[in-house]
Amino acid sequence: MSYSLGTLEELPKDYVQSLADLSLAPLWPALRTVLPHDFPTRSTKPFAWRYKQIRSHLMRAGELTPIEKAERRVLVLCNPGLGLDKLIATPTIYAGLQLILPGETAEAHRHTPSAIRFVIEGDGGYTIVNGEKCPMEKGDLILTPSGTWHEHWHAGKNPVVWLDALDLPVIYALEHSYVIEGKRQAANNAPDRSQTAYRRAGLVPYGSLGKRREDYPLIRFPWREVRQSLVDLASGSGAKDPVHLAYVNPETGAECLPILGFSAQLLRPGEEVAPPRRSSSSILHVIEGRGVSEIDGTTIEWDESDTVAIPTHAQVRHRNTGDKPVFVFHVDDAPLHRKLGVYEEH
Ligand code: 1HN
Repeated sequence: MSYSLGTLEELPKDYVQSLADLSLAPLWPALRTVLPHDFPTRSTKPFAWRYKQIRSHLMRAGELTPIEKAERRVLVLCNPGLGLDKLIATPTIYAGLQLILPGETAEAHRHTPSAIRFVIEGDGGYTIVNGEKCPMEKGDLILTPSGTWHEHWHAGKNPVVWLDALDLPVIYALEHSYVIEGKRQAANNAPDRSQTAYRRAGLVPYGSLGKRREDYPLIRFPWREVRQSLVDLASGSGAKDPVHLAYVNPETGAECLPILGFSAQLLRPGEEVAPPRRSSSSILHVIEGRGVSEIDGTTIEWDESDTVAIPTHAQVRHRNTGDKPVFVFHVDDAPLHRKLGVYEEH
């Protein structure tokens, strides 16, 4: 049975005021706003941030604002449906493009939100995470989980740019977002653990068996190896099988961070994929190639290094319009939805 609910206007003004004076509000006039029938209200817009348009502005930030004045030199991808002041790409995903110039350092800190870097361009950058030195090459994924010390360095010759994604909107909503500044970390020059302890899928250090699992054993996922895995998966599967790999914790097999999930997908030339509607929101970042997405009826063309916002429950199609494979990187909040027991596909 569906009633038409009472409005604020129907109530005596002095009554509404007397409630407000006691910091009270009637639920019924607002109930359909917070709990609409059958389908959630979404303010997030399908939207593409185009690297070709952004890059010069990012370089200008490099001229205008020295790193010491920025702490992190970032242009934030603000979803136009959610406003510039919120600093969010989707309800749960903060995303930004960060620039570091040759010789610069972004000093060590640790914070409650978890972050990742996904490298867009430049050589010679590296991030140190709890003492582990992680080289940054195009397409590399580097995790800086909640509470881990991290700092960025640049020993190369050209600007280094990467995509940052954080669960900041969630941690901020919890009123739990803060940072602690620290001293520079002593990084050893050993290869990162993607090259040693976790060199190959299916192999983990023997001593890790039967122990309390280390939270974040693998911090860097080199693109060279992820890309090859996608190419090999494509060649070993049927022409219609999805070529989509999730980044996981090699010791638990679970998503590598608690709130945000990461995956990489290959679209063959001409291929179109139509995933189910998912309750999670996401961003898609184009590593190689070009194509087009239909998101809730909005057509969005994309090219290398562009980033696209996808609202919750969106009807989505992605198509490779070029003659080479497309490689995309996805960030979504499905791990959070699953933990909360609210994840839906339909
Ligand atoms: C942060 O710590 C970094 O460490 C980048 O590079 C972007 C945005 C909001 C809060 C913390 C970084 C960030 C951030």
